[in-house]
Amino acid sequence: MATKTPKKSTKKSSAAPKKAASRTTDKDELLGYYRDMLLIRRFEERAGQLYGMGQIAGFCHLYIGQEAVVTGCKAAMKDGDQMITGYRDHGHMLALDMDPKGVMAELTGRATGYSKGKGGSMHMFSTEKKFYGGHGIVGAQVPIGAGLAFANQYLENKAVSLAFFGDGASNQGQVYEAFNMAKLWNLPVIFVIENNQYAMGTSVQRASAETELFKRGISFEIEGKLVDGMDVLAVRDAAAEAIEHARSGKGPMILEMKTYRYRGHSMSDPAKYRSRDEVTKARDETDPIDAVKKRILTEKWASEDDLKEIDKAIKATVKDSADFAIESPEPDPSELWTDVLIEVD
Ligand SMILES: Cc1ncc(C[n+]2csc(CCOP(=O)(O)OP(=O)(O)O)c2C)c(N)n1
Ligand SMILES: [Mg+2]
Repeated sequence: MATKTPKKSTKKSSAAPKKAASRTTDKDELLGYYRDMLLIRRFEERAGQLYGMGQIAGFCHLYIGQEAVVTGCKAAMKDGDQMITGYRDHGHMLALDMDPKGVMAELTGRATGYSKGKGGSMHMFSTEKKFYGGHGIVGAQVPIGAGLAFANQYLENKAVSLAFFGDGASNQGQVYEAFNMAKLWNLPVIFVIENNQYAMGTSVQRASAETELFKRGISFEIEGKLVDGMDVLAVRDAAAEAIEHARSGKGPMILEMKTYRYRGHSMSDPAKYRSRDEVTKARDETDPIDAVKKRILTEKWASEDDLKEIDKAIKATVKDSADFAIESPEPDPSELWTDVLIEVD
């Protein structure tokens, strides 16, 4: 029997991110992104403080440093499009306009939280806002994200699902099963790899045979792109293109967002696997919020004082959410017996 030469993929996988400093935007749009990213940053800082004060128990994974990824993706989404992610999920919820009070109340285990105080940081949902969790099992959200896309295709509703996962999750077997089915059926799903360069304490270089994660779809004929995940406009443009691709029936795409998390993996991570200098360098040279601030000031769309006012208003919103959470009651003990099974008639 003649051996078949494996067919080489003709699909492009672009390597170099485009120069982003000159991307098209305007005053309102950029000030909007500034606000959205700053809300996530201030919310997460406050969550970190509440954790330190013993107000948040269990797991708590902060998104600080990665704000441009979810903000840029949200900017490219249309009504009806959905998000699903792992446990580093507070930023996604805020980006989808879920109420900061309900998120903070859930983090602190209060009855007024999104899961009635019984889920915590990793387990919140809002079908109304098109947020499908919040998943603690690494990679589990990827096949579920493909499932959302399958439902959208079946219902012919033109919605696209965005499944976010990490560089570590990108080595998970179920991710590849989802890739295969997503392309086989040309499902309207975007696989957003948030490559923050570490999976707990393990760097991409130590864990991955192929470190260019946007190439991971080649065997499935899924086009992949590398994106500067610290640049909200670069993310917006790449996400818009990918979502349009999926919505028009051409199937999935992979976007590798190169980003960085400033804090530890979770609140209990002593972060001994990287140097302080490495973190300082990322924060000083690539911070997504600073980059937007710089452009706003250069274009003279706002003054330093205007931006300080925005920050003040955001800090007030976040303080309100923390006060609301702390003043809310804990769930009643009888809640132990609710939401365990759904009764079907
Ligand atoms: C199936 C499974 N294996 C291991 C873990 C433990 N674990 C939790 S987070 C994590 C690292 C994942 O890193 P990455 O996908 O890069 O996401 P990041 O935390 O950087 O956002 C691991 C191994 C888990 N929760 N689930
Ligand atoms: Mg990671």
